[in-house]
Amino acid sequence: MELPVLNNVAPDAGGCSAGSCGSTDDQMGHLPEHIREKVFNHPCYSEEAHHYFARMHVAVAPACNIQCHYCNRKYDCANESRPGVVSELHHPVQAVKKVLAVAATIPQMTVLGIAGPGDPLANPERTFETFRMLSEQAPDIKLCVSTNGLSLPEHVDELTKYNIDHVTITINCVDPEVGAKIYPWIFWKNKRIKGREGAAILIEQQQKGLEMLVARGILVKVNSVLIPGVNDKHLAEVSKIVKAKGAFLHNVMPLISEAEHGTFYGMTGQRGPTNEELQILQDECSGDMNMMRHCRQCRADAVGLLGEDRGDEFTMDKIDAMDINYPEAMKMRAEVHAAINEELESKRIARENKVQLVSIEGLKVNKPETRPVLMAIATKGGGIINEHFGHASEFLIYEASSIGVRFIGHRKTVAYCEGGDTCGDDESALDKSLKALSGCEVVLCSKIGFEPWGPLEAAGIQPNGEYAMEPIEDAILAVYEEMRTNGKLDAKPAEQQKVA
Ligand code: CLF
Ligand code: SF4
Repeated sequence: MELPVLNNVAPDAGGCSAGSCGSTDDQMGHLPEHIREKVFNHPCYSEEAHHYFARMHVAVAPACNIQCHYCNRKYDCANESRPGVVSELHHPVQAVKKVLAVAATIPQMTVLGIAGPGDPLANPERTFETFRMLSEQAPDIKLCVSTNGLSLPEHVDELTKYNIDHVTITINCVDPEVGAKIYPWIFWKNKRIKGREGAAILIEQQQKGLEMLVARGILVKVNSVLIPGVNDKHLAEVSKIVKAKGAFLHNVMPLISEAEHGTFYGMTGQRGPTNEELQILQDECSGDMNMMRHCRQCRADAVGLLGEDRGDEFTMDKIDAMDINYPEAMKMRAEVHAAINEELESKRIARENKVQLVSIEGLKVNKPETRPVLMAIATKGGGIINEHFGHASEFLIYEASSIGVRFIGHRKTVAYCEGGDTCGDDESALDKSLKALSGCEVVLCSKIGFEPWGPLEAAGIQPNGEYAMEPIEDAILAVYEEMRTNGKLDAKPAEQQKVA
């Protein structure tokens, strides 16, 4: 089958008209136009975009040139992925075919990333062949790559050839002493270099690569894996340094170290951080730069909205059997993008009007400062409360306070309706959800059954289905205001169970 060239639909679709990008993060709200253009429909670089736009990864890069203590080579690269799953490896031609099929089927897919299963730049031929073909055949799709940084400097010029505007470097440390506890070895100039010496080379290459990318106007996201007792006290320093060098976004991800993954950390009992530890560190770093808090640690072959995995629909045999009318599909892509852009634009205008109103009202009414409240949201995307409590496999966590609403992160659970009595580890799905909701005082969902209602209330978490299909932030503000008028913000929240 001859594959068509995808039209460049983004500009036709209205593009990023003045500020529809950004996120709930104020720092993202004041971006220059050329940067907004790069991030407004990138689900990882814009928190708001991740409710609407999807990404996909193609697993074309099997080899790696370093060893991380949180990685088992049987699984995908844990620098940008979740260990525990193995990707179906593709050759570049197959990968491009898959991208075009997904673009035609999921019009919201705007970004193609290469993130493994090894390191993309340790497989330069396969990685760049894929990017080259896609930049010719699908110019409307943003291209994105994630790397450990060891061979980044030598590939920066090649990256610029294919209009790659987004590069992620995983930087876990800037001190070789810390690095030696994370990286047992690197493979450098045909030699295996161990310990502190290897870590020092890796750090130098990462920093050099970061500077070279920034100098070429490429947006750099820095990923850091938070490893308690190893780099937890060090990451604020990392954040400061990469920000000073011009990184756009910092994504601190929790270490995943299940013993069954067979990683060094998993086998030696190194624990990952709690939700609270992660949030504290993200807040500490956010003084210095934009923080990404909505990362889902995707698979190296993930497809769909963040947090969603539609990869099973796009195996090569299924793609071969698809009968796609590409011109029609591209028309639909343009229409869907235009509709999303229109919605984002009207949201932006509403936000601006609200800010103006608040600043005018603020002169007259000085509301007392009230304590912050964490609220959990069940959503399927689109920025609205549209998921049944029992179907939610994750909750988005927001903090409401007298100064507004801010996104904190997401917490995974097991869908209550699908979890049965136990989840295979003697813990019921409801127990898992209660644990995921630890610290929250309200859970907003489109609907909730009778059964979980009592246990949630008993745990100090108020279920609320009254804001079904309402925009998330408006609903949170309304609930917070109700709590304020009912005097609930005067009292301390009920004692809750701790997150394991
Ligand atoms: Fe993929 Fe990474 Fe590009 Fe995004 S993922 S290569 S920047 S398109 Fe996004 Fe997934 Fe987190 Fe990565 S949620 S793991 S940050
Ligand atoms: Fe594993 Fe990725 Fe680290 Fe390589 S860079 S060892 S694939 S986690």
